[in-house]
Amino acid sequence: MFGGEYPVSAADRAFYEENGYVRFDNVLNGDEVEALRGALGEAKDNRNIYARDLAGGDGANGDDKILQMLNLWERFDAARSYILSGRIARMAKALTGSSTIHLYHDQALIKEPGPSAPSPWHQDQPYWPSKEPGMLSCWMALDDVTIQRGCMQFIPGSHKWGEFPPISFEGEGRELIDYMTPEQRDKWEPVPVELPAGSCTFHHGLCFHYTNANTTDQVRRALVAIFIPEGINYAADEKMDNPFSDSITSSKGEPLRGTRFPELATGVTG
Ligand SMILES: O=C(O)CCC(=O)C(=O)O
Repeated sequence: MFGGEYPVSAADRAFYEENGYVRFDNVLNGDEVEALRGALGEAKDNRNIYARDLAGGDGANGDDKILQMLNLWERFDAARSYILSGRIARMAKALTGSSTIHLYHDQALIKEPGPSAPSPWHQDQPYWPSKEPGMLSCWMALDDVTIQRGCMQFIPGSHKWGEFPPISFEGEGRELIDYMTPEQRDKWEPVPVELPAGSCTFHHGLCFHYTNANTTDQVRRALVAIFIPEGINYAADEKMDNPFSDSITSSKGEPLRGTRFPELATGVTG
């Protein structure tokens, strides 16, 4: 399970460079999707310190609006096998042209039917401990996702607009659009990417993205993996609000490395 290669073409790479995101279909087969759903289910049953409601609830009654659970790969066999097999890391390597890819962390993002919140328009880079852009995420659908069920939506080309302030997932404070120039607002044309389970998108850490609240009567499960290509240095005194600060072994200005950030893909990009 999870072995083998998924081909990334020159056209895929060009699309990613131009738009800041790209889609890939049928990256996982049905058994692999089922195994990962099992890992998310087990993780949910063992809600621990790396679990929280991104929308600000306490999840006390299992009523998280956006349940985030980090680093399933450290605790669940299927997630470990998925991440360490390197299949999606090699896709990240092909997209970026980097000679190495390290894992930053994985995260399950679950929107149950019932009370649910949108994931507001945001960039990821402002939440990461580095100033250099280039880190990227693989958002793997573990359910068939539509707009109403919370598929990813992107603003093509927004990864070329620089870094904006972080946006609150709790619905407080300013929205991303408040910081945009009139020229950028003219280019506000969100592209929803509806996906079948086992298909995914990759997105650049500066690309604007959003998902709807889940308004369907079925759960929306995604497993995200965040990757560090070469050229990403640790910005020690910046953005330290993440649970992996203690695992970072780099000094300020050195490549972002840590005991929990394994190297997953190396060698010449083919
Ligand atoms: O799945 C979601 O609701 C948001 C995903 C997201 O923001 C991300 O993967 O960076």
